[in-house]
Amino acid sequence: PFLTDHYTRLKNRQAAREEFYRDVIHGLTASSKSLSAKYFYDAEGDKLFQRIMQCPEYYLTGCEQEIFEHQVQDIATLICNHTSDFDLVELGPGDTAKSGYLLGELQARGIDYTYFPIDISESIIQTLEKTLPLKFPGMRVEGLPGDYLDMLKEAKLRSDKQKVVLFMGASIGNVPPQEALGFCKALRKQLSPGDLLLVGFDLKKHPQVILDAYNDKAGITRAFNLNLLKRINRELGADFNLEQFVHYPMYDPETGSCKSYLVSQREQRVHIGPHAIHFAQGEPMFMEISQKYSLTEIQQLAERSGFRSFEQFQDSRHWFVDVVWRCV
Ligand code: AVI
Repeated sequence: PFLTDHYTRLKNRQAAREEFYRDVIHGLTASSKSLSAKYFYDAEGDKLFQRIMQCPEYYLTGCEQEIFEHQVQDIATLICNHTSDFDLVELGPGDTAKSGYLLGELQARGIDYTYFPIDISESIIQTLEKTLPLKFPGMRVEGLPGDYLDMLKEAKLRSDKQKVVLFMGASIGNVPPQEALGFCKALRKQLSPGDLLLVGFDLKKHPQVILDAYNDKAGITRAFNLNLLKRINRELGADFNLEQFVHYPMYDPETGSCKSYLVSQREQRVHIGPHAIHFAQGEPMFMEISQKYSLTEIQQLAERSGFRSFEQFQDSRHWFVDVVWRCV
């Protein structure tokens, strides 16, 4: 079994590398170049994201932390009034710094629930399975490493209790609105009437506040973007010269889309396997979207994807909202 396991892991790693290669080549040979932000999070990217969350300009984490710290009792009461027998599922739990308030509060109320954290990163899941039972003795934790929707299906198979799903951190903003709608519809398909979904959204606000959050003075967000080029060099044997690309974030207050680009400083060629990718001077590579929403847009998203708004929790500055939706 050990060898089979080892072999499966190697094969998975190989398949993941091939997919990474295919996505990178696809993005860089298109007429408008782009890379997928989902590849930001290698070990170094994880560390840089942790540092971003501590940047004074990056308000998102602090806002959602404030919501959970100060309103966790209201959130727990809302859930418990709605259903007494449920499982808690979290998509992308990270270190549970924020959801931990809710885990603790539900436990303190004597609610008997299973916590299913779902993440693509096996190491995150392993860490949570080890640390959470120490922090919350007696808590049942069943980590599910893999794709959000596949693993949600798995959680449904493992237990037929109602589901309360958490999708926090404004990660829903990391896809364009149309894709967010598709994702919410797909989520809804995996859930049953009466299930709850708590989603974190970053709200539209003064454009400068938003732009600064993605352009911190210490240059961590810049390093976070450039780290993907480093990763492509290391894992796919490319020869990006990091000094030849500048980080350029922009925010459009009308559409609410905050986009990050890396812009080629000069005409150059970058080699990846048999490909020589040509960059003109000033040519942008689209890296990431962080969509900002208005409350009306969030409401529309709920309705269009088969949910009904149930309640919402905002921070004191009204910069961030955690909405609770009910499946109809
Ligand atoms: C994970 N996600 C919600 C972050 C965001 O704000 O879009 C990722 C990030 N990118 C740059 N800074 C933070």
